[in-house]
Amino acid sequence: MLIKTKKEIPSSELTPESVYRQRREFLKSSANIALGAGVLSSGLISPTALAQTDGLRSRAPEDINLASKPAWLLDKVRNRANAPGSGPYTTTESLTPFEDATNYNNFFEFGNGKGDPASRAREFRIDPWSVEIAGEVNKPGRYNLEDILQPHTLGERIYRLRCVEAFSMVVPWIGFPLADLINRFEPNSNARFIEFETLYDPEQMPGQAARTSSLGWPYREGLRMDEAMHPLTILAVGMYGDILPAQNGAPLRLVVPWKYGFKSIKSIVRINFRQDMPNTAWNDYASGEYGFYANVNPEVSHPRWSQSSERRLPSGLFDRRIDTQMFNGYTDEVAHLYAGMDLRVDF
Ligand SMILES: Nc1nc2c(c(=O)[nH]1)N[C@H]1C(S)=C(S)[C@@H](COP(=O)(O)O)O[C@H]1N2
Ligand SMILES: [Mo]
Repeated sequence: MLIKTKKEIPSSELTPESVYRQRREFLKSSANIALGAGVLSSGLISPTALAQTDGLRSRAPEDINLASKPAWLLDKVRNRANAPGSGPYTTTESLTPFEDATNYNNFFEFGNGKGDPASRAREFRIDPWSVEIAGEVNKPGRYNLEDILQPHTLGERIYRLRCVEAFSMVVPWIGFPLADLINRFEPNSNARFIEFETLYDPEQMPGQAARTSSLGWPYREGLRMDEAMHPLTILAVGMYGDILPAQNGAPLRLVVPWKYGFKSIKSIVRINFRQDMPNTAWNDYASGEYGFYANVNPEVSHPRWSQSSERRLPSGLFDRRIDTQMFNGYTDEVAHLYAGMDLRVDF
C-alpha cells in the first residue's frame, strides 16, 4: 500500500489562524529591529541570510515549549560564536518556517500524530539534565548538561532534514560537531560504534505509556564510529537562533543530515561506546523497512512507498514535491564512508 501524505495534519489546524498571524507579524517586526540595530550594519549577514530572518531571531519565551529555560543555556545558544549560516556545509535553500518545523514533528514519545509533540510537550523539563557517557571510553561517567556543553563553541548549520516518510525541511540548527565531544571522552580502540538513548519518562512522555505505542522504549539510535566522527554530524542544542523546543528534542539531540530523520535522535540521556553494532528503535520495530544505515537513497524504495521524491515543508495549498538527492545532497562529503558497500543490502 502506498501511504498518502494527505492524512497528515495541515499546520493551519495546529495553531489557530489568528494567533499564528499575530505572532508572525510580531516576530517580523522584532526581527527587523534586531537586524537594523546591529547585525546588519556589522556586515556579517549575506543578503540570502537576510531574506531568511526566521533563522536569525530569538523567540518570544512563550514560543518555546519547555517547563523552564535555563538562563545559562539561553545565553550560550543566543551568543553562539559564528554568524548565522556562516558555518561549513550551509545551504541557500529557503528555510522551513519556524512554525512548520515546530508544529509538524515526529517524536513518538509524545504521541503518533504530527501535532502531538507540540501540544503535549509544553511542560517538558530539561533542568536538571544529565548525560551518561558509557562503554569503551577512558572517561565514563554521568555529566550534567552544563559540563557536557561547557568546552564547546556553538555554530549554526543550515541542513536539509529528510524524513523516511518522504517529507523534508531546511532547518538552521545550532550545535557543535559530535566528533569534538567524542574526542573529549577518549574512546579506546574497542569502540567501533556509538549508541544513543533518549530519556525514558512515561510520566512526561505519554507515548511511552500508551498501549498503542509501537516502538520499544527508550528510543535508541546508533552510528558507526566513522559516521559519528564525520564533520557533518552534530549535536544540536538550538534551532532558529534559540534553544530547542521540547518537540524538537530539547535539550540535546543528534543531527545526521545525510540519513533519514529517524537517525537524528532527540533528548539524549546516554551515549554508549560499543564494539558491536547497537540495536536501534526503528530497526527493532521493522527490520525490513528501516535499516541501521538509513542513508537517504532515492533508488532504494521503502517496501510501501517510493523514496525518489519528497514533499518540502511548508505545506501550502499545493504540495511542493522535489526530487530526493542521494545522501540528501551530501554525496561529496560522505560517499567515501560507504565505498564497496551494497547500499541495497545495507539500507
Ligand atoms: N527520541 C526520538 N527521536 C526522534 C524521533 C522520535 O520519535 N523519538 N523521531 C525521529 C524522526 S522519524 C524524525 S523525522 C526527526 C524529526 O525531527 P524534528 O521534529 O526536529 O523535525 O526526529 C527523529 N528523532
Ligand atoms: Mo522521520
